[in-house]
Amino acid sequence: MNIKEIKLHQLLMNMRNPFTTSFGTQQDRFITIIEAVDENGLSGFGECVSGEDPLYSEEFMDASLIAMKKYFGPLILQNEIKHPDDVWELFKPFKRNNMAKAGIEGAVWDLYAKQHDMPLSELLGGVKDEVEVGVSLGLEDTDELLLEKIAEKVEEGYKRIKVKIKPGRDVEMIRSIRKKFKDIPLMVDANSAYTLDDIDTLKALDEFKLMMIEQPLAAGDLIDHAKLQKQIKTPICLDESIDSYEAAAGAIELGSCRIINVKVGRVGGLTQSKKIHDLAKDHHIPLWCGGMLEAGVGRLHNIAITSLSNFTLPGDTASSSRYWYEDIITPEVVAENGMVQVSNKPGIGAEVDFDKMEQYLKKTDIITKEDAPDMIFYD
Ligand code: OSB
Ligand code: MG
Repeated sequence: MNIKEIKLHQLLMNMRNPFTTSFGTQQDRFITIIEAVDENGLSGFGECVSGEDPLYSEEFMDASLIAMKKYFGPLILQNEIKHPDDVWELFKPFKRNNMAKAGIEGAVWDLYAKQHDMPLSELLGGVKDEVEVGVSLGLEDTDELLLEKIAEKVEEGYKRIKVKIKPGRDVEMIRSIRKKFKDIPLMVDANSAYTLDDIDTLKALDEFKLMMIEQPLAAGDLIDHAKLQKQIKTPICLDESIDSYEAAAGAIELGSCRIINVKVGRVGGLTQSKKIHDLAKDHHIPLWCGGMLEAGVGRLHNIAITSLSNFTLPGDTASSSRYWYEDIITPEVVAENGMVQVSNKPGIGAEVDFDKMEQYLKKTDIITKEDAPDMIFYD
């Protein structure tokens, strides 16, 4: 692929609304956009979705930046990449750091698609020209405030509403939502806030006809999730737990979930996402694409992977304008009546707009072929 330079554009983006989950409140998003440049000056873009702090998972942006600068960027420059599927194998000796790996790999996928004049979705094996999306709503201080937010999003046409829950903000809050919105497609996300000791609360959620309950227990608890799934009617969807293809295989075999949320960053990139897609499809486990409060580049990668056939449930990739006053891509991602168009242009299908990105840009680190060898101290 003749990649000659990797640029790490480090952005600080202010979110339009604070986003609160069981692990905390977020107002600013520290994002790295990865640009892989080939010898003809063509650029591919990826986005590293690590959190600012290791609260959602163990990964965090400062560490991901070091991992990209020291290992994954140099590896791409020092080795001949024939196809983006090679990247996962190349990175394999270096354990985990999936979001850093996925950020770099994403730029390679976009570049490869552009070099071959193909939409990324088509390159991945996508079959849809538009995808269904829902919206993920954070915790609010009162039920009334949350009900207002839901009304707004239902009005905008999103295909399903996801609300965050945590101990003390669960059964009664959902009851008040169901009282007002009797039939909307509704689901909850606990972000690992419960244990099996909370079984009575989790069982009590069964009466609300929820599409699913996302990640009720801790990430490592596949066995406890399997025990829980046997005792509740609502399908369990795993998010944090599915941090690899092997975790997906284990969860399916154990019966730890009936639905999987695929996040490209969490599983280590698009190659692994495709592999999980195919496995889940074979086992009749429906998928949807999760979100990590991405800027436009990550959003477009999510749409491309969602175009695969077994992503049958609405994902979290809402309009750019739900998160940002101004996104970094042109055109921005727009959900109309809960549908987002899959671009038929080459690569991710929209331009990274450097004029718009400028307002958020804190620093760009450039790794070149020449200085890359110094960065690795193993043989
Ligand atoms: O658990 O799905 C999650 C955001 C950050 C980290 C974890 C999660 C989320 C969301 C929002 O739910 C998804 C989005 O709108 O991008
Ligand atoms: Mg989640």
